[in-house]
Amino acid sequence: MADATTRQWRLASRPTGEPTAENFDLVTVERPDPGHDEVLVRTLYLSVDPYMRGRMSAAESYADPWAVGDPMAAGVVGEVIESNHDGFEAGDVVTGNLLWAEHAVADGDELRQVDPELAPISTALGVLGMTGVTAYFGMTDVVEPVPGDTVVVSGAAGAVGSVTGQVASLAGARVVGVAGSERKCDWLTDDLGFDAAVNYREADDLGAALADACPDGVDGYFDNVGGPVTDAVFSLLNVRASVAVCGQISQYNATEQPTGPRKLGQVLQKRATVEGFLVGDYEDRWGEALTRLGAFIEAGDLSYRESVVDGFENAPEAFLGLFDGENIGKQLVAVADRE
Ligand code: NAP
Ligand code: FER
Repeated sequence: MADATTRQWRLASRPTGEPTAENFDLVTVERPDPGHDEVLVRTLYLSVDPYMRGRMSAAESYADPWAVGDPMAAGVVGEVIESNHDGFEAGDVVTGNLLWAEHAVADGDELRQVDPELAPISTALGVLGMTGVTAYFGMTDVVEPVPGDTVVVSGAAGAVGSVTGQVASLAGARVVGVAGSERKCDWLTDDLGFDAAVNYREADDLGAALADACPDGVDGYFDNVGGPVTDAVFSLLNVRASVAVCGQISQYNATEQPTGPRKLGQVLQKRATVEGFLVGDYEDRWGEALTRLGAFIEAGDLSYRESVVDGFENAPEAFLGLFDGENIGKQLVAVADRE
């Protein structure tokens, strides 16, 4: 395959504030050959995720910054084209952390088989992948609702939030979602079984709208967004409430750091627990979450949705849309069909 080519998206420049199309470069390169124990994968679906905004910046975080000029990393579901690893053969469907690329070489030990008979293969990047596992452990291990609790989920119609809320419902909680459109709120209450939903973009008085939706206060809060939504939820915390800080997307494009943690008076008065959550800490228990989530889907207790942008060339557009709330459920890019 010496003269075959492939396309990659590379980081062209670091954004200031909201990223734009100019921060990405589409390049054509020689298709790589797999070495010892390596596998050549053709991308079928590419995942775009909010945390990638952090990797576009120079600041150190839980994931290293990308170098300007380098191809960017992404969760991928793909098809094995060529394998030098005993665990894989041509035609296998696999998932792993690869590149924003149409083809990439991966260490076989870093790939996981995807069973196309079990569920649509795209779910390995969403409800049966990183965002599903985040939702599951963030809710069951950090918020830990008991029957009768009121649990609020922000970013509720996104990949993590939509699953999180249903996991809380299955634990017997009364679940209130916060999301950015009427269409999203209707999906939460009509199709996913959320008990109430608040549109934070349209509410005249967000605090009052949330108080209406949570007449008994808030026992658990799964935070995906931070900012004004979180301020409004904190005002309603009950004594001994538990808060999982999973994401702060409203702050990812900020050009200045906020002056300090907010509403800590509420944490003090209510003796609340606020705990940060990283899915990477659950690497050893990944299979446990997938088994539970798979069983919930099989039983008809867990619904999911995917927003799919077609075409590798549209990957930056799909990523940028996350910051405008374009997606319902998991945002994916469809890159190629299986052969
Ligand atoms: P997502 O929720 O599917 O997509 C992002 C959503 O964020 C958008 O659809 C948009 O929905 C909302 N949003 C954008 N700007 C906002 C703002 N200024 N204020 C409030 N909401 C805003 O993404 P995801 O992959 O499921 O991730 C959700 C959160 O979890 C992110 O913060 C992400 O970083 C975090 N996360 C954390 C972990 C972990 O291990 N800690 C793992 C995965 C994800 P609206 O229309 O509702 O605004
Ligand atoms: C995210 C996706 C993944 C995120 C964090 C992670 C805070 C976790 C990474 C890790 O555990 O290493 O959007 O946002």
